[in-house]
Amino acid sequence: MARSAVSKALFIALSALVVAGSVLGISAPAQAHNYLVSSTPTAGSTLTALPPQFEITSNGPLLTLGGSTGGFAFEVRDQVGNYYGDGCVTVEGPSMTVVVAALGAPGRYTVLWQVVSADGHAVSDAYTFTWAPANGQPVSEGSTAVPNCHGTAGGEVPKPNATAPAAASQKVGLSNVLWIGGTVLALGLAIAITLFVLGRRQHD
Ligand SMILES: [Cu+2]
Repeated sequence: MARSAVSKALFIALSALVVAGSVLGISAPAQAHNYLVSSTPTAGSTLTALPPQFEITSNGPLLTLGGSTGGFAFEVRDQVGNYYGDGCVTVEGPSMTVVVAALGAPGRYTVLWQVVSADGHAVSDAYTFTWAPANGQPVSEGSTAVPNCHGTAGGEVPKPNATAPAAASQKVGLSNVLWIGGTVLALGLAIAITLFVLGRRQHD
């Protein structure tokens, strides 16, 4: 093949790749979900006094469509499984806060939280802290019912378990496979179009 023919073929191949890519709607994998940046209390910490509010802060804006906090939840549970707080959350920018007026007996507590990412998908996780109250801290017996802010907030957060991370990584794996597969398909299509065009030109 002459040099100009080669460069022409290369140009056609690249053009075909761009066209095939846009036709098949190929784009990079979607933006990742919000993730935890900081919390009050922090994971693994020991509290001797109640903070004015508990807080979950993520890396980006959270989604409250029409001001709804229905997909949000913040649960504080003791070792027995009792809940503390009413589950009424305030969402502002990247943060969700909740006031917990009292905790129960000293010991390990679990925070289970769920927020709604900017793309509308819920993200949830859990962590523990230790409650070692100083004298005079308010005490509550907690509740056996899931706090849902009188029916206006999210209710029970899915418990993190062994299958959850696996499912998440499988999902990521599948979307990568689709993306790579789409790219390979586009490349194949580009080569096929190039060969077809070159073949026609040689027949002319
Ligand atoms: Cu999402």
